[in-house]
Amino acid sequence: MANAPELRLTAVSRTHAGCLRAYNQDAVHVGEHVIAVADGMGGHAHGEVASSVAVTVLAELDAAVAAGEFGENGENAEVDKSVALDKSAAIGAVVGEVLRRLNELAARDSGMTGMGTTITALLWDGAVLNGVHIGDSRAYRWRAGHIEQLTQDHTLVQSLLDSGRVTEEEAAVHPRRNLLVRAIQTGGPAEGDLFVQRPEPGDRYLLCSDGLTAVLTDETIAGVLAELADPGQAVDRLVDLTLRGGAPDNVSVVLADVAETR
Ligand SMILES: [Mn+2]
Repeated sequence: MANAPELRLTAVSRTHAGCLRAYNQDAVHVGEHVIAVADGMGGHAHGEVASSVAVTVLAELDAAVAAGEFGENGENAEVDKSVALDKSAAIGAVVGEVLRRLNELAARDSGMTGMGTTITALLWDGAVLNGVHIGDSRAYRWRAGHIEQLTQDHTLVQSLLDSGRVTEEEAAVHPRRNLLVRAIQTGGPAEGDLFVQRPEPGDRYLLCSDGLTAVLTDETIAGVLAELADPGQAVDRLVDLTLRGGAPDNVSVVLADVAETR
């Protein structure tokens, strides 16, 4: 353990309504321990409600971690192991809590029935990133010039691709390519994928809504991350390139850089 470098995570974000949408139904959270994107859906302003509920729950988790409510190595700081919660369970539990709150809102106002949100989030504890993902937002890791998508899109076209029923080219223009097969939506089940990353100095973690990846290829994204070391400049360039590409959807980017502490 003595040899493990102490790492810090520095994150920035940018979100934009895009060129065609009147509202921005995406939401982002950039905190000390938690970073996230949420892409809301639902008629009128309800997508904004759903994604803001998501980032509220994530901000509460961020504050709980900062307050020391979670111990090291998956053990709660409290002595009582019966209430022990590790950080992976804690970030995973966000999905159920967001669903519970959306259902509560819809029970009070039927106009909110059907609203929903994606979540792609990372919880940083100083050594490990615990991730949760549901929907078609994405997490990427850029390491030493190579970009890797860490999440699977929960979309109809991704399942058609996985089963070999469409090609990449067909998927890109599929009429129902925006259809989600999993999201946090009122009345439905919601189960997130959990993933874990052990970062190395120099790693860049990118979270984004589908408004980015609908316009920019992985290669373009990787090129920007390679070219612009300043994280603020990198997120600005990513959003600007998306806007130049027409930005039919809301676009959100969170970029977290991993470095050794000095
Ligand atoms: Mn979107």
